[in-house]
Amino acid sequence: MLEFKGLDYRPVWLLPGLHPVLLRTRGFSGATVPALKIDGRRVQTSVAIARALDDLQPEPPLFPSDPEQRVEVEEIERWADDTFQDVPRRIVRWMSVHRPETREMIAREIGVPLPKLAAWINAPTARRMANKVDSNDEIHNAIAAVPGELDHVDDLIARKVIGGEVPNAADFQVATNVRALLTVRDLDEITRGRPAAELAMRIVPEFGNDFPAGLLPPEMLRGTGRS
Ligand SMILES: N[C@@H](CCC(=O)N[C@@H](CS)C(=O)NCC(=O)O)C(=O)O
Repeated sequence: MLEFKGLDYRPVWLLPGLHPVLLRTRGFSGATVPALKIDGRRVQTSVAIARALDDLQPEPPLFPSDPEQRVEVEEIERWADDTFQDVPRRIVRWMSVHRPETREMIAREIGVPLPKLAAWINAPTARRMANKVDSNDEIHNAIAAVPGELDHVDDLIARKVIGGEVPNAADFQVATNVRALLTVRDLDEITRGRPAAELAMRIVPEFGNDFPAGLLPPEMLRGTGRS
C-alpha cells in the first residue's frame, strides 16, 4: 500500500514469534505486524493502516469515492481480515509447530544468526502463536476451506470488485492472504492457475521463500482437489 501510494518507507524485519515483545519495546500497544510509524505516530492493523495512508496521501485512493462501492470494498476487506486470514495463519502456524524445519527456514530467510538455534529457542513461541488461532484443532478445517475460499476470491474478481487495473484496499487485504497460501507448495493443486493466484502474484510478487511440498500430512490434503 505504501508503494502503491509512492510513499518512502524503511522496512524493519522482526523475528516471527518474538515480534509481539519487540513491538512493545518500540512503543506499539498491539502485538501484531504490520505495524507502522508515520512521523512518530504508531498505526497497527492493516485495516487501520489503509485508512491512515489514505489520510496521509489521498492519491491514488485505496477506497472508491462512490459510497456504495466503498461499502462493498470495506466488506470484502473485513471478510479477508476476519475470516479468510485465519486459513493461511492456521496452516503456517501448524507447520511452524509440527515441522521444526520451517522455523529454521524462516530464521535463515530473515538473516537471524544461528538459525538452527533460533528455531529451537522459538519452539514454545511457535506453540503459543499456533494456540492463539487454534491451529491444532482447526488444521483439518483450514485446509478443507482453501478451495472454497479461493473460489470466493475468483468470484469477487469475476464480479470486478477486486482485481481491477488499479487495486483498492480489499485487493491488498485479499491478495496478501492468497499469496501466503501460494507459499505452501503442498496446496499447489488447489491454488495454482486461477484468477486469485494471478492477482496475488501481481499485488505481491515477492513474498519470501516457499514452504516445500511434503510438509502437510497427505491425509489432510485428500479431497481438496479442484472443486
Ligand atoms: N491483517 C492483519 C494481520 C495481523 C496479524 O495477524 N499479524 C500476525 C503476523 S504473525 C501477528 O503479528 N500476530 C501476533 C499475535 O497474534 O500475537 C492486521 O490486522 O494487521
